[in-house]
Amino acid sequence: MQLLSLVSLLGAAALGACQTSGANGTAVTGKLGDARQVRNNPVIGEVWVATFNSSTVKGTVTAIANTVGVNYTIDVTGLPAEKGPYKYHVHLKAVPADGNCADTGGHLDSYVRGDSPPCDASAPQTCEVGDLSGKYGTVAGPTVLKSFNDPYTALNIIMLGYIGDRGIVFHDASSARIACATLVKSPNQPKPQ
Ligand SMILES: *[C@@H]1O[C@H](CO)[C@@H](O)[C@H](O)[C@H]1NC(C)=O
Ligand SMILES: *[C@@H]1O[C@H](CO)[C@@H](O)[C@H](O)[C@H]1NC(C)=O
Ligand SMILES: *[C@@H]1O[C@H](CO)[C@@H](O)[C@H](O)[C@H]1NC(C)=O
Ligand SMILES: [Cu+2]
Repeated sequence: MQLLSLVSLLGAAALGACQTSGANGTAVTGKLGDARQVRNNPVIGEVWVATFNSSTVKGTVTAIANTVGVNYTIDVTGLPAEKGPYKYHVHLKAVPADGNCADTGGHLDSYVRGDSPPCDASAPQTCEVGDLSGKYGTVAGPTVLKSFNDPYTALNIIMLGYIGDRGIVFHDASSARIACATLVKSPNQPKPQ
């Protein structure tokens, strides 16, 4: 009985902790709370690359393990200018051999937030972990060169926000999945210091 009330008390405290407000007070957060910053990537500077090589969209999204989270560089061409702005996300699954972006699953949503209401970029810890464009802005075609650090994604496989071997997907303004590629560990790693 006492144990039960302790459990429900803890549960209530956890629920309370889930209500986070962004600057405009509209942010919601996941059932597991706000995303935590990742500070335990095993190899700082480790490089993972998603290579886009469809008939239209070509280029790379590079992810480099940082002391806090992951540094991304989007370097792609061929996104039809008239179909933007483009969203881009980390999806749960790798792109299958047939290249079908529909089979990459939903967004990486480690803290179980869901994609509605939309991410409030002023409170990125409350967004779906994989919603990179929600946190760092959509991009316009045809050519994109954009870099940012995301503190909440991980290149440590034990962490909730792990991105290795998952798909990166670009969506056009209609939300259609127009290009996708899998993040794989690059054969070109920096030499150990
Ligand atoms: C990640 O980006 C930050 C900010 O540009 C930079 O200071 C840091 O050195 C980068 N980390 C790696 C491992 O490249
Ligand atoms: C891109 O696709 C073309 C045609 O399928 C192929 O010949 C080429 O090797 C691919 N390039 C890369 C970098 O995967
Ligand atoms: C919060 O405010 C920002 C900036 O004014 C806006 O871009 C964003 O859409 C708002 N978030 C929500 C969930 O309405
Ligand atoms: Cu997506």
